[in-house]
Amino acid sequence: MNSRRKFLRNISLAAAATWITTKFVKADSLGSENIFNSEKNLSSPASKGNIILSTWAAGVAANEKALSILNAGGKAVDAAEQGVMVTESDKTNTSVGLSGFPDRDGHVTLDACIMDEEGNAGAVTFLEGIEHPVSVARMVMEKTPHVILSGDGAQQFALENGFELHKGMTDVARKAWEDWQKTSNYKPVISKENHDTIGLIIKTAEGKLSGSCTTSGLAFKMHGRVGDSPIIGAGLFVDPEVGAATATGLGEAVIKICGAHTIVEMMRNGKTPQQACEAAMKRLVKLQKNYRDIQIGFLALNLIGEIGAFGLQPGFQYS
Ligand code: SD4
Repeated sequence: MNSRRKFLRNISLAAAATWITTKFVKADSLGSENIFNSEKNLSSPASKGNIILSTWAAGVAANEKALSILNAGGKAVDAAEQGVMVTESDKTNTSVGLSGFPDRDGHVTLDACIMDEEGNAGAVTFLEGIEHPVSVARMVMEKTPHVILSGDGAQQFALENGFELHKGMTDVARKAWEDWQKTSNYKPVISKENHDTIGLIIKTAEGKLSGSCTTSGLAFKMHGRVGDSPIIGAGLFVDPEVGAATATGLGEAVIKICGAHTIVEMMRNGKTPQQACEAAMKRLVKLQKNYRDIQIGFLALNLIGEIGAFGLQPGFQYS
């Protein structure tokens, strides 16, 4: 059966149900029973309504904002942008926005991207001093002939387009950075604190898809390091004919399998979102020798409203 027909078969099997958006739940993980050889039915109930999925518990507030944008008649891309803007402005989030932990040289450098319902894409990487990198990414998408602007160039573009410059870091971040400098031991850990990046994907009731992803990246990373979050196809991918996927966790591991694109392509070839998240994780585990020491979370949804979520380690939550 060709892949298109397989995908259509999945569509016809799906049942309609309502999905509750304002909660967060634990994803299956490598530590769960039956994983990777699962006999269980890996299809989620499909929903004909709006579906908004985002990484971690902090995503609840972002989802609520995104839903309010859709309910007010906004487009999927408006909801994708404004949803994660809530997280970018959350002063308690040390993984996203200007309250994020700095790199090892004391710079808070931000990565973000966005994709719209037509598969258009914009991103900024290694951007300093701007509260809403996702909005700069949207402007890159809509106002420039490019997809990614980086570093000083991204900042210059933001300032030229009316964004304000904010310098420095929060007291919490400074304290964490000073503590870290006592040992300067850089090892990505799987703790919750180091992983609160938001990736948000949307399917509207009309079948329009969009997504966004925004982060301050790994705490105390090397200066200049860019993770998966702003890389189209790694931290986020939207295929208007198929579905969308996003990732969180150790970006280097996600980039090496083009995580989000791999998941979406597997859905195109007939896998459910859940099967695709698990198959992509399987591929990652094969490549990533230290997979026991890192955390990765994948989220996916398809055009018929099925969803998938999978964490490499127990503890990955999504909203
Ligand atoms: C990165 N994927 O920069 C991001 C980190 C992350 O929650 O997801 N943190 O590699």
